[in-house]
Amino acid sequence: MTLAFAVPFLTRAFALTDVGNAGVFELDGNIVKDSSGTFPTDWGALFDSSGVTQPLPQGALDAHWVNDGPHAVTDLTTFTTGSKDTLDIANAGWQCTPSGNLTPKDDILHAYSLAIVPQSGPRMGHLLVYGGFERFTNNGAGDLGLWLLQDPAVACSSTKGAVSFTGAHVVGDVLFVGEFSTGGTVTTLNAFKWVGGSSPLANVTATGGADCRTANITANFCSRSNTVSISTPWSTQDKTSGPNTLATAEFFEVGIDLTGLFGSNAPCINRFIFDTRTSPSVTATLKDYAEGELATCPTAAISTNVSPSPIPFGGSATDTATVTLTTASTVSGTVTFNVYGPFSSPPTSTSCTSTTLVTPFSPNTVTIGPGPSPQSATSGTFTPSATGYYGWTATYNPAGPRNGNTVSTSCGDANETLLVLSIPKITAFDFTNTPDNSDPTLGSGTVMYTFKIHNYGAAVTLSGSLAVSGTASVTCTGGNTLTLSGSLAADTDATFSLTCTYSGTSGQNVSATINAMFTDTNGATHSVSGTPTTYTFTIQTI
Ligand SMILES: [Ca+2]
Ligand SMILES: [Ca+2]
Ligand SMILES: [Ca+2]
Repeated sequence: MTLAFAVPFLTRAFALTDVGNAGVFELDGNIVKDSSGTFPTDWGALFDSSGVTQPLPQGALDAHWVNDGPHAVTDLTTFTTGSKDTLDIANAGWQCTPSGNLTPKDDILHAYSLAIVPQSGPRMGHLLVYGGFERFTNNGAGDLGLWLLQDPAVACSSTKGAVSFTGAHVVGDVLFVGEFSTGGTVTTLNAFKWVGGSSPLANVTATGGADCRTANITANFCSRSNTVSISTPWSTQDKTSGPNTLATAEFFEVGIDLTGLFGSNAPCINRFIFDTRTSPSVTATLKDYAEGELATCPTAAISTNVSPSPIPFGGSATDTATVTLTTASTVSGTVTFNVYGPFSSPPTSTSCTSTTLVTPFSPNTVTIGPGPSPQSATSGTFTPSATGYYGWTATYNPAGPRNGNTVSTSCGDANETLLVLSIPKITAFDFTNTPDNSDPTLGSGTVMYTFKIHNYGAAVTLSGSLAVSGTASVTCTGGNTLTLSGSLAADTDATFSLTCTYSGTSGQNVSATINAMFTDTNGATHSVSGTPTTYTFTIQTI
């Protein structure tokens, strides 16, 4: 005989405590962090008692806390009655006005936001956004909207009369509209995206849930309100409770998996707006709002350094680009280096053109990252074929918007100039003193200076001088200054000499100094290297 057991198949084993059980946030209907360890976190761990954002846990991109109270103070951020979800923000579609008489159940006290990419768990790598707000009383269902906006310029505040919002909708802006009961159960929550046109709001049909306690584990959004009285870590005053206490259904929080809803092309959010309204409809009359920052995509900055510079002709250099992101995000993509030149003087902002682009080296594209910000990438090795100044530019091409935006250095930027020098060098400088070459102590004699310049690089034109002077009387053949001139071909020597007679008494001296310059084929003039460049002797008679 066989005994068969019927095993119940559980379609929903337990209430979700995070959207999709991501495990990074407590969607538990309260504000304090109840768990131990870093995750799951909660609002009370992200902000201090003044609302200042604390160091964010791993994977978190951004978090902000907004004060929109207290109730007794005139609220400068409430919607005019004409403002609608279905209107564009621009062209006076949305307007704000001050209100000292908000309906208590519609008055938002604080609002907060968090964007995070879990580093492990079932939603690993997904872009998750959380939002929460507090309201003044619970005498009536809570009807709310949450806009996730891409335009960072969206803002409005008025101390008197209707004022139009700055900023505008961008296709892909996301709207959530919902309602929670006086008992703290979220009864409806729907997602829309801004598509523009005559029917500007489109339903987002991907799976979602209203209350996380009853949402499916596959839900890409769910929310909670508080079913019991809860405390706040910051100063809050509702209508009926003691300080820093919220009565049932005065708190709402939501978790959203933007990657689950929109795939890897989730919009780059820059602002969040919680609002209260007359119903969970996109045509509802809008009441209070609280707006703040929430950056889900970082802004990239790039800095570069060409090294080494200057280099001798025949040498090589590389450029290193460092990409830094404004949030703790992953740098990933490529960096494209371009070299322009050669120029006779340091390049300026207008020097880098298609005709000065050095090919085939340019464009030189290398991989950067993936890795946590900042990351660096070094160009291929550039070996110039001519002397002169070269200007580099570098462009970061992110793999996706979550890796930052495309950003470039500008032509003529600091640390982006490479100088390639010919290297004429003083290789010999000496003098002979006659009659006694080894004893320059006679009161008079003849001195002959000789020196040699060798050109290790491309052809140059020499200039400058050898100048002889002194406190002793000194006269040189052809004058006391020997002017250097003439071209010096690659890998050749130029030899110069000057003969002088001198006479003087003890303590007087004779001095010779080389001041040699060269001009390269690009017209740039530099000093000839090499030492010594000066010889001085002192007369010591007995
Ligand atoms: Ca919570
Ligand atoms: Ca909690
Ligand atoms: Ca407000």
